[in-house]
Amino acid sequence: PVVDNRPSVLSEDFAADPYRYFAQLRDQDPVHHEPLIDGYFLSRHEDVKRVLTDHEAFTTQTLQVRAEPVMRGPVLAQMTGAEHTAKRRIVVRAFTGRALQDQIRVIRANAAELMAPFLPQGRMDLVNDFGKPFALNVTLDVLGLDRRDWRQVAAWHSGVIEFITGLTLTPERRRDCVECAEQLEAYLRPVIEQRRRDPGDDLISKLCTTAIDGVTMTDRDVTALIINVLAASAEPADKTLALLFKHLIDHPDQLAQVRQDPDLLAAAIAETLRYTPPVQLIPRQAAQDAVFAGTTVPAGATVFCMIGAANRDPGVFTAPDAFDIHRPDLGTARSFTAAAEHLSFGTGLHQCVGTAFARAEIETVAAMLLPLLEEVRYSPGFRYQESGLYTRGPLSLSLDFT
Ligand code: 2IO
Repeated sequence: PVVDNRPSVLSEDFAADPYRYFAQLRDQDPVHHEPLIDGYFLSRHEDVKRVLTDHEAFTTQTLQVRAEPVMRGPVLAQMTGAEHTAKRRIVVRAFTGRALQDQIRVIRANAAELMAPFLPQGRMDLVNDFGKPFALNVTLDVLGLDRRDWRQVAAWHSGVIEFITGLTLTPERRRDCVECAEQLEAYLRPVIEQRRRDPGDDLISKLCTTAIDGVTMTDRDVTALIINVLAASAEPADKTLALLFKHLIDHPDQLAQVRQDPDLLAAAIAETLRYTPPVQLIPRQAAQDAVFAGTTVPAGATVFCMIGAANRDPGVFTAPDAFDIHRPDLGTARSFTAAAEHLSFGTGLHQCVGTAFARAEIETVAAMLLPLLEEVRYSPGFRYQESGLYTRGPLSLSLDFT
């Protein structure tokens, strides 16, 4: 009998440490098919880049079933043509210029408030004590929602995220997740109504009132975009922050250099994003048969771009498995733009619209934390664990400092 000993990306072994398997996937199984979910997992940089760049051959139609039920409407990534251009511009505008400057103030205020109680203790879990409430509170402030509701919103948010990122959910779980989203939608309905009547400076007001080329957002658009922003801003933020500190603690020489020269922080963040992208998978749907490395992906099939594997392709990054903020192929300046070599924000038409905000958020908070966390180290007995296949990050990061 022929034994198939290729590891399943849905196995416990893979989930424990996907990075161990990336080279094998790229070299021997670059179009890995997963029968249980009938998806094709692409791991080579060139294949992933091709899928994300050729948005006509590889559509976002799969989001209709993978996202729309919990987004409660179509998200930007599902749109194309003039509608997409105009609505994307509305969002870009809400995250640039004076709006972004206001958002940076919100980031500072939230970070300072959340840090304060932990400073005298000299110990903090960077994920659960700080990162998670920080990411959600910043997002609520930016949207102009009430931070006092953060625990309730967090519960709805985790249902939304579970639906989008769960690869093998039971129908019961899916129903629970959709119920979370329905409650979130009901919570947002009167807010949207009020912002249309009496707009302020917040993101929801801007989504409600901005017109570009005569195009405006419907209530359904605004609802979907609020839920999209909530998910996209909160889910990867605590992971990126914790991964940045983990890598710097694991590389004390580089940590010392970043402390010495704060200009290196942007490189440390860019390298963290390349080395351990918080979003590991991006789904697309093949519009017609497509051939990758001699294997045909049939029309209609779902393909998953494996961002973590693509970011460690030795054809693009030298010594890809090393964390090195000085790597010449990092291109820090390009790293948060469409010219980035790493694919952690995707690429092409639907590349992350929040890159500038993400960068400002992580840079601002890391620059505040570094001088406060002197001699930062893992707490005694701390055991590092990561989880997640779609989004992935530390379950906790217990730190001692002086
Ligand atoms: C629903 C993991 C939230 C996004 C999608 C269109 C969301 C889209 C992403 C990231 C992070 C998610 N996809 N941000 O991968 O807006």
